[in-house]
Amino acid sequence: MDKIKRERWKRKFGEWFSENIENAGIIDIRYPIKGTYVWLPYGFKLRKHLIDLLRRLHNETGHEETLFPLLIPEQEFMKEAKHVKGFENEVYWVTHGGIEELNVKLAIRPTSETAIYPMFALWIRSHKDMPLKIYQVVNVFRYETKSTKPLIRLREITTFKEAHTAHATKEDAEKQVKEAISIYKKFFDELGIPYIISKRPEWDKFPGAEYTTAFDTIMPDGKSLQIATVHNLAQNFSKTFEIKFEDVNGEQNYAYQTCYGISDRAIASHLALHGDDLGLCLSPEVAPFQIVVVPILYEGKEEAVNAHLKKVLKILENFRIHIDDRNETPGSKFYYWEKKGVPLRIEIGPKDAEANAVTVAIRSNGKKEQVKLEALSLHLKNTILEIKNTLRERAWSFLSEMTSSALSLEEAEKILKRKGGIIKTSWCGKKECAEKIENELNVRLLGINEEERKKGKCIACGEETESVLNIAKAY
Ligand code: PR8
Repeated sequence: MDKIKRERWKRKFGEWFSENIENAGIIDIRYPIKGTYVWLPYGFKLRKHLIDLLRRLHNETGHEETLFPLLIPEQEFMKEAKHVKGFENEVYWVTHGGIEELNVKLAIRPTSETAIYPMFALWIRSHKDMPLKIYQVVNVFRYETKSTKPLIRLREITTFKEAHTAHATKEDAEKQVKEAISIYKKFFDELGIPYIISKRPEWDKFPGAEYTTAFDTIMPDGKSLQIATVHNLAQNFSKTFEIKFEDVNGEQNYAYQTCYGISDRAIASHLALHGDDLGLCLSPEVAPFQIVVVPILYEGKEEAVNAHLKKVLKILENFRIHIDDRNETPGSKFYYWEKKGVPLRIEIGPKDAEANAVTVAIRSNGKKEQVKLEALSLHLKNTILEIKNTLRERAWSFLSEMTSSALSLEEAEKILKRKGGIIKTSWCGKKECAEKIENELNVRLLGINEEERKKGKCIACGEETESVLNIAKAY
């Protein structure tokens, strides 16, 4: 049984989120530019572990890390018409160097296609140069006009992992889309973030893409958040940027491309979905400290406890730990680390020293037990796995609670009023029906669920269809 309550967490999620990311020392929201924030040391460590995980998943699938410049010359940026149109309202421009006006305006990357693809054109000559699979983790800037929110809607996206690939055939690019989806599934599974995958409608795809597949999750307040996207770019950019190669038959062809990205929203959803009324609750996968050690020093027993602590620290060498030896009461230390979401706490008091044991407390369920030193290492390894699984299962069962089906607009409206979440329904594919659904329900069409087909009638016009559409009120 969970001892920890998740009530305020759900009821007043917006308030809970900003209060807790600040209280836990993740970011400082007071920086005087809208949509930009400061990563604090504790948050920065969390971010680093999350990026390490992303790097590992990309490196082991043959992606190589690169770093491209932040600035993009205007003429490159303006080349791909649809891409430009999609981003024209969101780009920050550098127009001056000192007091001199620049001859060529420079775009601050809102994403890096137009920085990277002119270089791909120089690097790719033959089918042997492909597949080319690169990625970078950088900051990008988007002048968002909707209201900004820490980690969720940023003007400076500080943790932008973007991957870009080029292939000799359409089939290879298609396979790459599948690989990207499986990388992201693994990533979110490691973080315990549940997702639903949809093919975005034509009008909501990435500017310049052939099609976009998106991962969405549901926040505690019932609204969906897009947490990752995978785009098949076909030859749209390669034709604009002249990414040409000699194919196996000696003929010139344009490369087939894909790109896919993830942002700070992965961190936001990790914090949001696992938290509770006490504060954050981190997964041991990315927690800055997996274990906090609190020595409990009673007068006259300090020596015994300190000697015991030394023995314990030897056993903890393979874990990320922090020793809290501040001059505070144990109770206030427990509260402090609970708020920050450290997965495990080890208390070492005189009784533990006598019993040659420690007391282990688990943040995610509030359980506490004494463990003998000889069993400690294995116990911690198993508990860490258990915590990861529990967080993942708890979050997936929340997503499943928040997923409903509706056969009519009225039914969908009732569900949205009652609890929000994702609604699966039927849609014929026509734009006018999509507009009717969006306008009447004030929702976003997340897109078609490609893994599911079900006979039904379009909720807007009644036409028979087998497509399953996901809709939700969205961030
Ligand atoms: C691309 N090009 O750019 P995408 N704040 C936080 N996260 C955001 C924001 C924002 N303002 N805007 C988008 N995201 C492609 C793929 C290179 C990589 C997050 O794609 O525009 C969203 O989760 O779809 C989005 O899915 C992801 O960045 C990638 O952005």
